[in-house]
Amino acid sequence: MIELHSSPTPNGQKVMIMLEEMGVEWKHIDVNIGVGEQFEPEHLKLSPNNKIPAIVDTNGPGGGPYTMMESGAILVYLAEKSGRFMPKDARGRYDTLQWLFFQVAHIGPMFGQANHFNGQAKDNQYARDRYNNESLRLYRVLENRLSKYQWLASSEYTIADIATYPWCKGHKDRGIDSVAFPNFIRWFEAMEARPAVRRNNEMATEIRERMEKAAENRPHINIYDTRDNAERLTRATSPRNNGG
Ligand SMILES: N[C@@H](CCC(=O)N[C@@H](CS)C(=O)NCC(=O)O)C(=O)O
Repeated sequence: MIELHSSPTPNGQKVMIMLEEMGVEWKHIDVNIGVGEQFEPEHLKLSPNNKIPAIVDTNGPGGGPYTMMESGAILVYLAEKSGRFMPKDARGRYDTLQWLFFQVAHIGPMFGQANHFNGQAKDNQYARDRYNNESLRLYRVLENRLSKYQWLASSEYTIADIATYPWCKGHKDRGIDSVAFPNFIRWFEAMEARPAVRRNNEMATEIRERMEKAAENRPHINIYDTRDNAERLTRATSPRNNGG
C-alpha cells in the first residue's frame, strides 16, 4: 500500500497520476499547505524539506515501510517498482530521465515563479517578464521535442509525460494554442484522454474541496507573506523541530 502525503498541486498530481496508472492500492493523506501542515513535525519526519509530496510505501525495498520526498525521485521509484512507464532499453531510459529532470529543474520552478509573480506581485514587471518569457520559451522546447517524438521522451508514454502534464494545465491562459503549438496540443489532448489522468483530475477537485472544508475554521497562512515567512521557515527547519 502506498500512502501519498500530499496536496493536489502539480507536484502532488504527478504522483496521483502515476499511482492511478499503476492501478495499485493507495490512499491520499491530505497535507494542507494553506494552513501550514507541511511545517508540522509529523510531516517533517516524512519530508525533511517541508514540502509535498511525500510517500510511504508500506512494503518498501527489502520489506517494511520506506519513505520518500521529491516527486521526480518518487516517479523513478514507482516506475522501477512497477516495471512500467520507463523504457527498458538504455537510450530510452536515459531519454526519460533527461526529460524528467528537465521538468523538475525547469518547467516546475519557472512556471511556479511565473504563477507566483503573476498572482502575488502584479506590480513587479521585471520578475513577471522574466518568468513569463522563460515559461514561453519552455513551451517552445516542449513543442520542438513533441514535433519529433510522439511522447516527450520517446515513442512510449513515460514518467516524463506524467511529470510534465499537471504543470501545463494553464497553457490556455498563456496563449498556447494549436496554431503555434500543434504538437504540444496533440500531446496534451492525448494525456487528457487517458483514464488515469481523467481520474486524477476528478480526484484533485474532490480532494481540494475536502481540504477546504476541513480547514474552514482553522487559521490560514500565506506562504507568500515574506514578513511572517522568515520566522516560520526558521522554526520549521530548526534542529529541535527536526528531531535534533
Ligand atoms: N522539488 C519538489 C518541489 C515540491 C514543492 O515545491 N511542493 C510545493 C507544492 S507544489 C510545496 O510543498 N509548497 C509548500 C511551501 O512551499 O510551503 C518536488 O518535485 O517534489
